[in-house]
Amino acid sequence: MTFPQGFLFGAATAAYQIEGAVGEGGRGPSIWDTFSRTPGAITGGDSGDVACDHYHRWEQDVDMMADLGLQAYRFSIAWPRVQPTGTGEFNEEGIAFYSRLVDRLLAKGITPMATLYHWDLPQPLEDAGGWLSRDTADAFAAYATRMVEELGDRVQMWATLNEPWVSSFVGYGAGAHAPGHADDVEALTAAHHLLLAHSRAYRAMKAARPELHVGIVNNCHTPRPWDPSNPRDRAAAEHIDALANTMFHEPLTHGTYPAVLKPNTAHLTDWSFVHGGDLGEMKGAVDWFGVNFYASHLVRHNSHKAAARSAVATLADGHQAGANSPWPGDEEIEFMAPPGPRTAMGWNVDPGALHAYLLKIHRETGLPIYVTENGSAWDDVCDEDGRIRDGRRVSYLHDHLGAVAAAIAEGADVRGYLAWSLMDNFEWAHGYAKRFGLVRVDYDTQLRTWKDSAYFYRETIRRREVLPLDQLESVTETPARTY
Ligand code: IFM
Repeated sequence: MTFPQGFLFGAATAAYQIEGAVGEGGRGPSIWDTFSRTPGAITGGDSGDVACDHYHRWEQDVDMMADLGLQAYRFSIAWPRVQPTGTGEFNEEGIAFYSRLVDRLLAKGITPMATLYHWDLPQPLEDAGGWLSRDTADAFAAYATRMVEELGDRVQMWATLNEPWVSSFVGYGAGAHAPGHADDVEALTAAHHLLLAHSRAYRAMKAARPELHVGIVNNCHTPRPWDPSNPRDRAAAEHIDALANTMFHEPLTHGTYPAVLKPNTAHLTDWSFVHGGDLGEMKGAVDWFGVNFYASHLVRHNSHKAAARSAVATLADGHQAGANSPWPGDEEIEFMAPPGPRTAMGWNVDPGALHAYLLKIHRETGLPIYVTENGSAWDDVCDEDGRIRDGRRVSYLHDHLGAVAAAIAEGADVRGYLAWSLMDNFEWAHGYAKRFGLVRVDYDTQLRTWKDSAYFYRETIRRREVLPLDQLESVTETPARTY
């Protein structure tokens, strides 16, 4: 349960989920501004218009990170804030916002980790084809280049894309995220163009500043066969693993797509969106691999499933149901409910799956790994004495940090852990209904209040050792700290 010297403990957020100020400082509209105005798309009709008002409260938020003892902060740059239309002119005011943020983080001894794309594509790019257009890959590389020119003297750790599986398969496949398309072939096409965008950005960024560490962040799924002795259940798990995981690292490490993908989707597409030379461009374009881990998955073959396809596949894997399944080629694959407790997202709690996944990704990629997101949403209660006793989030953190420590002890090259999330925020299609924060946000007043999990994490960081659960009470304060 201890961590090596140099291991980085931090927390993560994303621009659209916390910044607010969508119409300020020269920011242009993104696909999430548009999507959140689509009737019925977001629970409660919420949007990121105000969110945590971080755009105005960033100084206080960085001070809070320092008080928490964070050693790293993973944030995302809103592309439409720094380049309002996604091509052409940049917005100096937007760039200055991130530059000041980086300076303050560094002044507080916090390592900045910047993500270039956490789903907020400038709307004019979507109007021109979005991730279905190869031109978007080039636009992304140009934006990435400008960002490292501006911030690369101070930010060493860069992620190009956050969870391209979600951008493509939930955004273009299921229709449950922006831009809300529901089409299997569009999903596969968008995924390929996102990988192309990553690779072109990687090469451009390294050409500008070879010393930078440029990686990609994937949301890993851990599909296990319902009946491991049944070859058809094993094939189902292999298909989901290929779509969710391997598809997003094998092209970068080996210059190939997983062998099962093409035959499994041949009834949908001939993959002509992959042009000669694309995979060659991708090969080798990665320095580190980011793992976002939340839950595990159980799948089985079911030849009678087709009729119930979208509801089963989308709800059981924890994503809000869309018009279609986010898994092209899953006509005979069914997600089963894994046993055990459920978070407020309906996701199961399985730290053993994180441990196994870290070892698997270490074997498959050989790359340095960062756990770039891990956390859980619960229905928190504020007690009258001013405490938020989020014991289930504390246990989740405790057990998952333990899983990371065990994987390191067994040889996985894991270099950091970023809790999701620093504070409650806009949880995409779920709006503000789901709270993942270590810190509570009162959306009426914007008051931030530390939950017990914040105290637990601060003490774990201080000791470089997972705090035993029976010592939690000794590190909390009543009432809890507010900002
Ligand atoms: O809130 C999201 C985040 O933006 C991406 N990864 C998963 C989190 C929880 O759903």
